[in-house]
Amino acid sequence: MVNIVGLGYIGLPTALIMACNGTQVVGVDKNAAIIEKLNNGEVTFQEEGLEGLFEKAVEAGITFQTQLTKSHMYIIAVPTPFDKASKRIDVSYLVGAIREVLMVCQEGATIVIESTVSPGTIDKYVRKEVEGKNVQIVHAPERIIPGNMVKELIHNARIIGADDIQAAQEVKKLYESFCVAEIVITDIRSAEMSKVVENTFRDINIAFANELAKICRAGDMDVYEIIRIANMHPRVNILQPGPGVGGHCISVDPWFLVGDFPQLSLLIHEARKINDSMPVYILERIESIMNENGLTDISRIGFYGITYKEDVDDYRESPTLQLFEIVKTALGNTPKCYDPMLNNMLYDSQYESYEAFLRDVDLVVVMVGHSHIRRNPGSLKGKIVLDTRNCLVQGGNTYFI
Ligand code: SAJ
Repeated sequence: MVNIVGLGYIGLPTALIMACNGTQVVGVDKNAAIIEKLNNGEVTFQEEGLEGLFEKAVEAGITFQTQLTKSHMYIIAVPTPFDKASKRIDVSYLVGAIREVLMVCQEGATIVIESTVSPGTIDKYVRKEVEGKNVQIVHAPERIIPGNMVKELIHNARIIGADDIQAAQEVKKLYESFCVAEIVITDIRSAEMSKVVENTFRDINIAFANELAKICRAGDMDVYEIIRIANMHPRVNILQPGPGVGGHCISVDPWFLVGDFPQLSLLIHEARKINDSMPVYILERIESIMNENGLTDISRIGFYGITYKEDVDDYRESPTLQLFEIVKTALGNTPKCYDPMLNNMLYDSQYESYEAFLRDVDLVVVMVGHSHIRRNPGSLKGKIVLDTRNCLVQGGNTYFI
């Protein structure tokens, strides 16, 4: 039997897929509202294939509760945020979860940490918690991408970092019950570092695309055409520019390296700065488009998309939130906005109705390329549009970054 500790974006799909593949699973979360919702038969966030998986897992006997049970195997998937001032990892949720596990676990239990951690975190903060206790620590960092989580759980290769080969093999066997890709066994620090490196690589690649967007704008070139052509080279694969990098992973993990190795992470730090500069760049683009079109009323600008990327309902660290912070500081209020993926209202200036939103604005800034807008570009007819995601057809009154 396995306890999954933390039923957020990673813990929940992991718990469900294990339950669907022959493991007896207890899903645990301190948040009673999450447990209540799951016990009422509802998933807690939108994700392709999650509902189907949930139904099967319930049939297979998964249970959800706020308390841990005595077990031989625990998987921890709690948040590991970074401290914005020091840029270092905040391990309070992780250490809290480990302490709770130690209070109930069986002798010889294995504790798998799936949460992303900066290299050295387990040595520095976890080992002293488990010292003298008969437990094994394993690090198996999650690698699934929101929007394609269920497929990636099955098809992405996994990393298992452990001190003890037997514990590593035991965890490997568990993951093999649902994962068809290669499962690599390594040491704990290599597992920590490789996960952070993967997300840092992506952040740097996006920063390169964003820098190219700025260069192409200044040099009057089409960045999308240039990236498309460059990517035809067999060894070039540039990502897409956009209004910034959000989410809880790519915009956070590189800071772990900057925080711990400030003198050695110059490229990584610069990439972070470039990606963080994009919301300001978008504001400059809006200003120039307004000038070009003789628009003066800033209350007639509307932002489409609040989440951190397309077709998810997660808005943590999203470029729209970053941009709204800047506007709020400058003007004292937030601009008009709409997001088809969000049922909850984050801002007074947020619309529930797309039609009402469109009626009240002249310039629409598309911050997220949700399927909703891709399927219905005609709804923007008659508007001036800044498409920061290149998700609409070029032409007419549509501008790009
Ligand atoms: N973005 C761009 N241009 C691109 C791709 C992404 O601007 O070409 C932006 C997105 O719009 C978003 C941000 O970057 O704001 C991050 O989105 P993402 O889709 O690149 O990644 P995440 O944060 O959803 O998931 C990443 C994945 N990591 C890698 O692909 C290396 C995922 O596999 C990890 O499991 C996840 O981080 C995590 O939890 O660490």
